Amino acid sequence: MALDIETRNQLVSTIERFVRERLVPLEHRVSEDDAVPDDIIQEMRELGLFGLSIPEEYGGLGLNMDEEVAVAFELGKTSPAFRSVVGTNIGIGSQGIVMFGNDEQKNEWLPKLATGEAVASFALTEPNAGSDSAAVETKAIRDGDVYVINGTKRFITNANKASVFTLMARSDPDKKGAGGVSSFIVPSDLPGITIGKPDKKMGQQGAHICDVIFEDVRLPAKYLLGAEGEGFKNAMRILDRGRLHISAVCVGVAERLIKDAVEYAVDRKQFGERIADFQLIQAMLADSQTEAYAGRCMVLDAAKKRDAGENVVMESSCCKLFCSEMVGRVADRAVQIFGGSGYVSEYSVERFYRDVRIFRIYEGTSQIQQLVIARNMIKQVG
Ligand code: COS
Repeated sequence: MALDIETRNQLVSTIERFVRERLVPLEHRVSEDDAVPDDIIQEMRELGLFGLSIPEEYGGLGLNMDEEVAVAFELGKTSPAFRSVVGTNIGIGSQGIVMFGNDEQKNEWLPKLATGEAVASFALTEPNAGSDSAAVETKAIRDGDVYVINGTKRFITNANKASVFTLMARSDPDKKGAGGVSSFIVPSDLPGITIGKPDKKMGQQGAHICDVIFEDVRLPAKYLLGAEGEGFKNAMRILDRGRLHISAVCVGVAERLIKDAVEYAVDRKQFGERIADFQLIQAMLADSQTEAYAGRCMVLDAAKKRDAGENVVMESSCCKLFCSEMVGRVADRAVQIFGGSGYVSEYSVERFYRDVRIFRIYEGTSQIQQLVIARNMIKQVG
């Protein structure tokens, strides 16, 4: 059920204040240290951020999509590394259990994920299965009352903190493609699981991605998530939702960069005038504002449609395609407006410019979104 308007506004303004007062001042430090401080993670737990989308009966806030994107707009207004701490519990790590888990699975995991006592991670991508998710090679072969798992997952967000993985693996090795894949809940402390060292990345320092290696991991069969052979579809349904959330984060980052760029342009003088008074600067500001507004509107529209029970596969991809590309352009213009100062790390625009690059790649590249959108358009006419 949706929150009443007053509670919704209160929630959004609490997050807005937390971001402004607690997170923004720490951005530089988090980037330098490549770690989010523990006391901040604890504050996130206390605010209920880990459980935003987990149903209330399991201890979460049970936000609908419209409310979740409103919070994600605010979380976007600081380094994306902060959002990443809670991102997998809110989204792709937990939503498989919410959507496809049985009562026992939900009761075991969701309360811990809602409080942030446990961290969930989504293990789909592999060295040979990036955009082509149906090509997963990791095997989960049934042997009595266990599945034996072998394989390597790559670029797995929060793997080094995870208590549990939503894993996609091939349970029927004779079936190529999507049909042979199942999804599983995998506790990270099972013998045979090794987590690689976090990869060094272009941006988003403080958010970690690692390889996860499974060697003869014996997973109790009760941890099969949903029906056998449905794992690929489950992953796609999880991603449809995740793509909307990421789109909202892109809008938030764009709005932050626009605010920084306007403030800089008003402050900075050249040729004896504020650069904000130059029409070529104004053109850049206006283009960024227009695009961020368009992003905000489409994300809210798609979220409302999803809450109303509509199929938003195409709309989610439209949002992800537009918003991730849009924030790239906004970040580029912000650097341009800051000029030389935009290129040095003393100002945050340089860092954001690097941070936003991954939005066009993870949870489905822009090219994959184009493919999903076009396929859906074609399907609609037969
Ligand atoms: N919801 C439900 N079912 C879906 C679905 C969705 N969003 N998308 C596809 N399916 C179903 C299809 O209907 C099809 O079912 P049937 O076999 O019963 O007809 C099945 O899944 C296979 O779909 P499709 O043939 O479209 O699969 P493809 O191998 O062509 O792959 C793409 C489709 C490329 C769109 C998919 O692999 C993809 O999204 N890749 C990107 C993955 C990604 O985002 N990776 C990031 C990792 S997480 S950070």
